[in-house]
Amino acid sequence: MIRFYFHPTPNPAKVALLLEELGLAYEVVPVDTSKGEQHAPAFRAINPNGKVPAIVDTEGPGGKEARVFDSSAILLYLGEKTGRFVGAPADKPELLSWLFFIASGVGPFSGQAVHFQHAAPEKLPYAINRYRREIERHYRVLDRHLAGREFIAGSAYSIVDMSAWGWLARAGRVLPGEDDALAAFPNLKRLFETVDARPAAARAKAVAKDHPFKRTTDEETKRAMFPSNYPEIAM
Ligand SMILES: N[C@@H](CCC(=O)N[C@@H](CS)C(=O)NCC(=O)O)C(=O)O
Repeated sequence: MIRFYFHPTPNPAKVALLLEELGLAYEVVPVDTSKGEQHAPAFRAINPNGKVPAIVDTEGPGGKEARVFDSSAILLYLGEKTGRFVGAPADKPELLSWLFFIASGVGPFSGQAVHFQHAAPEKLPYAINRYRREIERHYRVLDRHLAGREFIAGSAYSIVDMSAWGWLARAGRVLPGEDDALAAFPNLKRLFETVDARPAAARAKAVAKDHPFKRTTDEETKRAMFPSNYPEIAM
């Protein structure tokens, strides 16, 4: 059994998609990051970084319970554990390269682009320009790579495509102002639509749909999500 620590945001969405593709039994544990539940000691024992997603595999290596945190680590762990969606051995160099490209580039730059355009207390043109331009550059790199290719690594759908899907689903928030934020990246748009049309993607999007996650951004939320703005909060 997998315990899946979840909030309806891009990084947990990737793991929801893989769990649904695998058909593994899992239990969703909602972590309401807007209420600060990511900082609770019980959750910090599972992810010391205080972010979602995280999982606990009650049947980890040697039959022992194991925690895994960070979406890319979880994708690799579950992919390798089940031997599914990780491509052929010959695909591994490409699979790892693109997985880390998304983990260290697309993900963080998307997060900062969203933060500076939607959440920051001041609109800082320098920051907004830097993160928008970096995202456009990352999209272009991936778009060019996908020309003439159906999937990102090897010839089959894999955890890398799932990883890209998580943040591409928020392209409209990452690059607001465009009618279709992916229109300038036709290969990337095609990949997104292919993954998004999968039945598992629909099920992933429905995970914890009925949970009453907090939707407002008040002082409690700002302190929980952006503690670096509050010098008195020990981080
Ligand atoms: N590198 C991490 C990033 C995780 C992350 O930033 N998660 C966000 C949700 S998408 C979160 O927990 N935000 C709450 C917070 O920062 O306090 C991963 O890929 O899992």
